[in-house]
Amino acid sequence: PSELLPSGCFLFLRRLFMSVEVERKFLCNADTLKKLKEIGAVCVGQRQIHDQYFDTPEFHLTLRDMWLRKRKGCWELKCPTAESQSGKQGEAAAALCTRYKEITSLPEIHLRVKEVIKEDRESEAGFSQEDESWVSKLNLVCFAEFTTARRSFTLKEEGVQVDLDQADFGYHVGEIEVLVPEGGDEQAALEKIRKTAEKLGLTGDQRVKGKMDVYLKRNHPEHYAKLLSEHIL
Ligand code: V4E
Repeated sequence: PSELLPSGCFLFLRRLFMSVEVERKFLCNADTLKKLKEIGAVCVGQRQIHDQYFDTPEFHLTLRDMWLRKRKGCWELKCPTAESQSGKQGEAAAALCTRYKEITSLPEIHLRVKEVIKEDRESEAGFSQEDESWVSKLNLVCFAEFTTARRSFTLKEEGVQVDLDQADFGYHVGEIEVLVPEGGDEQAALEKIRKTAEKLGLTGDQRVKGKMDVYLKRNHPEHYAKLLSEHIL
């Protein structure tokens, strides 16, 4: 359908459904909330997030660092960006951050997942959020499911959000994140994250594990070992 749209319209739709999430995770401690208040962060909400992650039994997606999930009834796909795939991260502060494309358009998700799984059966046209037959046709199964209690904060620094996550399997992690629209300035996002980390007094020089890392290590050690050996986690 993209050929039928004027190119400006197509670009607008891509921006709407595809952005890059630049993020730095950090370990929370007893001082984190106090620090957030001191730097003027404002709590903008508290919610429960239920996530289900899907892959084939052979791990076609996660072995390519692609993370397909269902959250609040909507499908989302996180894929590495060209920069993260090239391994070029530049300076140390940037190396503490991850960058993933976030795709929320279901046709685009379906296309990308199909490309990877190299499904040769033609899938039926007209699938929707309600019709989930594409999931079983691609042999996708849920391999991780958990709920996170999340408190979100905004900062004066434009576009910066801090989330404090408590996963139901007992892992507590924070993240500083900036969403960059497709083609936007990722360097500026990295700089905002660096400044925020400095204000929060984050000193660690190692990447902090995400929830999935801890979840897989505990619940699916074989899958975890495979991802470690392929340097995905
Ligand atoms: C990208 C990714 C995974 C998908 C979940 O990503 P994550 O940022 O952990 O999700 P969440 O729920 O905390 O944040 P939200 O999407 O709501 O902003 S699972 C593993 N990865 C890869 C990965 C990695 N290799 N290293 C780090 C530090 N994080 C993620």
